[in-house]
Amino acid sequence: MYPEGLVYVAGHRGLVGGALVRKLQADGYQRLLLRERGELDLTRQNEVEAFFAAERPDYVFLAAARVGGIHANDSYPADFLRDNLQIQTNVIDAAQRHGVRKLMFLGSSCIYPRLAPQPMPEESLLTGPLEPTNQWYAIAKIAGIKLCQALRRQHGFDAISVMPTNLYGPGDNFDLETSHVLPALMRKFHEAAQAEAPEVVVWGSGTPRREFLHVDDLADACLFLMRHYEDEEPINVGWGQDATIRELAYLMADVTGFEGRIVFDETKPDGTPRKLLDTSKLEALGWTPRIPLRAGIEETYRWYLASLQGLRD
Ligand code: GFB
Repeated sequence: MYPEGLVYVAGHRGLVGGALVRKLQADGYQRLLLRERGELDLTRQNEVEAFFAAERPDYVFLAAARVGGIHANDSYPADFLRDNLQIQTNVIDAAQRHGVRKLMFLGSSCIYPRLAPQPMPEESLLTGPLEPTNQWYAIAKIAGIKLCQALRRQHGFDAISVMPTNLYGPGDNFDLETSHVLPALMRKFHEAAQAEAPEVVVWGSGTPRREFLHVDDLADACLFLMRHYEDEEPINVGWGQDATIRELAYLMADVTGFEGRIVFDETKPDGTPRKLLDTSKLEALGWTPRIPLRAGIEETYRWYLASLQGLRD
């Protein structure tokens, strides 16, 4: 297996890639291949080709992607579709042709139909229409899954696809325009608590349900699956329970010490009504997550406060 090989983590500056690097290093992996965006632009086929030809990694975690929350997905459909198609096609194709022994492609739970049965099994892929706000991203990710499947069938390439639920943790994006809900609410409630503001505005009705997984749990699952999973079907990684956005908002108010009012702005989109993954396939292999939501949010909040302190120093 891969302890002895050269491991390339694509997207190591992101939430998922950063957690993968921490986990690989904690597990004693010495031979990590990492490239900054300025050194290697994964949307450029010639650069990716030259990189794989020169470095010849043995194992690849493909965590590089253009990602964002509901507003970013809805506002920049062309960027989400084109950039993700380019990045994943360049990397997966070059990996197969340059002798990579195994590749993991990371997708997202938004690949499943908007009204898929809950919890959503892997088999619900392509059984119904997608959520309109993130269909561009979802179509790109579905194409990535299909490319992995096709290369396995046509060339015997060991490419697996992992579908995480909504993620959070240290290293997340806290920009209010482009972030996901959890870091957005952490920042909003923190700033309101500090300013003793009377209210915090939360987008949408508060009724959508989302499942949140700490990114360190995801990284642990990814290393487990790199060792133990070898199939063309995608495999889900989730926490197993979901919460409403309203519940998340009250939890965040509690963690940050905000005591004012919480207001729901129903002019903002709700997106998918519910997204809970069926993780029975992963559980049957013997992996379960460990970090409960409140503990994970508290830890991420400590990281966020430290990063703000770092900016001030
Ligand atoms: O996390 P989020 O942006 O994306 O939003 P999705 C989840 C829910 O939280 C939506 C609500 O119902 C939002 O309206 N929400 C409330 C907020 N307040 C806020 C806020 O301040 N910021 C944000 N961002 N949301 C994304 C997809 O969907 O999930 C991606 O667009 C990807 O493609 C990702 O699949 C995991 O969960 O709706």
